[in-house]
Amino acid sequence: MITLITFPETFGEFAASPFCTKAAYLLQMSGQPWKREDTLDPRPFKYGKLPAIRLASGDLICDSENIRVHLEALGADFFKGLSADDRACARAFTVMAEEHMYFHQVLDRWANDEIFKILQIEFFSMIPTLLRGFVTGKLRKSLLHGMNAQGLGRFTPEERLARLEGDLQAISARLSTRPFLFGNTPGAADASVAAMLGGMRASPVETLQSKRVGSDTALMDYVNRMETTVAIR
Ligand SMILES: N[C@@H](CCC(=O)N[C@@H](CS)C(=O)NCC(=O)O)C(=O)O
Repeated sequence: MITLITFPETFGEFAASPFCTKAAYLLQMSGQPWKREDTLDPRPFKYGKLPAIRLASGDLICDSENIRVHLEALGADFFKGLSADDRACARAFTVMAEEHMYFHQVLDRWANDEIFKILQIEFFSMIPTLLRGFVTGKLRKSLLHGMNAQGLGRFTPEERLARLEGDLQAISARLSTRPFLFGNTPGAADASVAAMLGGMRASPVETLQSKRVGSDTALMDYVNRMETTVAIR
């Protein structure tokens, strides 16, 4: 049995991290038996991030893309029936979700003072109260520094929303004629995109982003369809 090491359920989603939700979707679609093991501490793992999977042998595979490659080596096909064109497009949607939309989600949570206060309790309650403010403040500073270097961190929430709009419209365009991004069955791109949209709607405080995504019926129907079709909990 494969064990998915994941952040716990947060704000109604499978995990605090869309990459953990993605990995759960991939595991479930692969048909391999798996179970979840929750942790709030990613530091022991190879990249200091989650998700990771532990194989029956005890070996660990870290990073959701490495997990996908491993499951494919076991026989899973997350691109079944796709033309070379569609595969190329699926790759682009995956990267759009993971390397662009994700940073919007990070900023929506970590740059917002009100949400940050909630994150301090939700994710870091194991740190003694006296130390918690210091540790989480340092973490937040380093994260926002990274987002500033990446560039999106320099945008206002309104500018970020305007930049995200193109991604949301690209997803909506695909879904206007099919239930999943590449047809009637979900695949690798859906695992990334639906997980990311789910993360965006899951905000403990309404933001411009959570309102835009959460009130988009077509996008929310898609996330719910994914959750029902690929039952990860
Ligand atoms: N490329 C990685 C990204 C994983 C990732 O960014 N995980 C974040 C949560 S969304 C994490 O574990 N962050 C903890 C940290 O940086 O300390 C994947 O696909 O698995």
